Amino acid sequence: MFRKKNDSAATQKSGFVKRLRARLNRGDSWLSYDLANLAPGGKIDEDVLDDLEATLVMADVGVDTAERILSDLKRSLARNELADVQALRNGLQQSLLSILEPVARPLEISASASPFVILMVGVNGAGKTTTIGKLARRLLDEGHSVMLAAGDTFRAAAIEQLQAWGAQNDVTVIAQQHGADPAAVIFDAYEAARSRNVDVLLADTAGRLQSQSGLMAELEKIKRVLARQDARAPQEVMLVLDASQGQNALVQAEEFHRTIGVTGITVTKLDGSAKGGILLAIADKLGIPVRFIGIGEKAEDMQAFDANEFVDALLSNEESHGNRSA
Ligand SMILES: Nc1nc2c(ncn2[C@@H]2O[C@H](COP(=O)(O)OP(=O)(O)OP(=O)(O)O)[C@@H](O)[C@H]2O)c(=O)[nH]1
Ligand SMILES: [Mg+2]
Repeated sequence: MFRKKNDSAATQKSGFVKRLRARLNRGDSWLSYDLANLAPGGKIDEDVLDDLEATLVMADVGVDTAERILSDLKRSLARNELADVQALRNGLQQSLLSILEPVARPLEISASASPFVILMVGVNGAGKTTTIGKLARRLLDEGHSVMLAAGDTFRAAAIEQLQAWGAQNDVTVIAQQHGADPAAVIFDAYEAARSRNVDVLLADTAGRLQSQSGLMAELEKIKRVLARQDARAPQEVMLVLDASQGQNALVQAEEFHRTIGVTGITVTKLDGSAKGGILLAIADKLGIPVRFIGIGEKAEDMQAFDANEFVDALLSNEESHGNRSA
């Protein structure tokens, strides 16, 4: 109770890093396993690098980004810098970091906006509503006041799901009836947040496929309605991507970005079977800031994206070999 806030934040963070390592690809550090096994004799040659490239492609990194990583490594090989697996590991680590570091840009809530509006978008089931709940908890812990807008008026039970997160965090949820115009709900919520001097408004929206042009136009309308209130709003259009969808998540990101302009990405469900390579593809191809990663359903299972931590988890030696025998 008397613990300083920073201490508890640090404790929470180290717990998260442990969970990330244990949960990413179900605790199976495919990359370090494969590195050790691709070069059984310890010698690194072109064949080893080709196998590594195939491994990266299979881990959702995608062909182009895998090629980029491999061209870095092939240059090192040509300079005789890849004497052994450890050197390869270091080279790979540098290459992954050079791709991820530029997008590891945290979400900053500017105090001048009131409210700062975060519009949550993505395909069905990606984790939008859950991410709102987690984000609300986090923003409250950081001292911001928060309000939620139930902009998913389409799916039965979506409003109740958001209200449950609101009740859990003691945060007001502005909602209308099922079937109401989402732009009108979010507009009302904006007005309420402004009149009550709320710092951050988190607006939920219904899941939609990037190919459903009518529904994409609905998101544009929400943006227009907000911009009429404040030309800077929404300050963040946050796309939520489910890591287990692999390269399909990249296609979603490209389309959402093209039609409505995405300013930040949250990648969820890195605790499942996803290998996590999709983050490299997103970073390399789109360069959109990755704000948060999710590794579970609970409020504490989300943290700001940290490139070093993530690469460490991908390359970690711990807990990696035991469960690989099956
Ligand atoms: N394992 C795991 N499950 C998650 C994570 N994030 C969300 N979920 C689960 O994914 C399911 C869908 O999450 P929602 O937040 O309802 O997704 P949504 O994008 O709002 O879905 P729609 O509103 O139907 O489009 C829920 O069962 C969540 O608990 C995560 O990081 N890890
Ligand atoms: Mg939802």
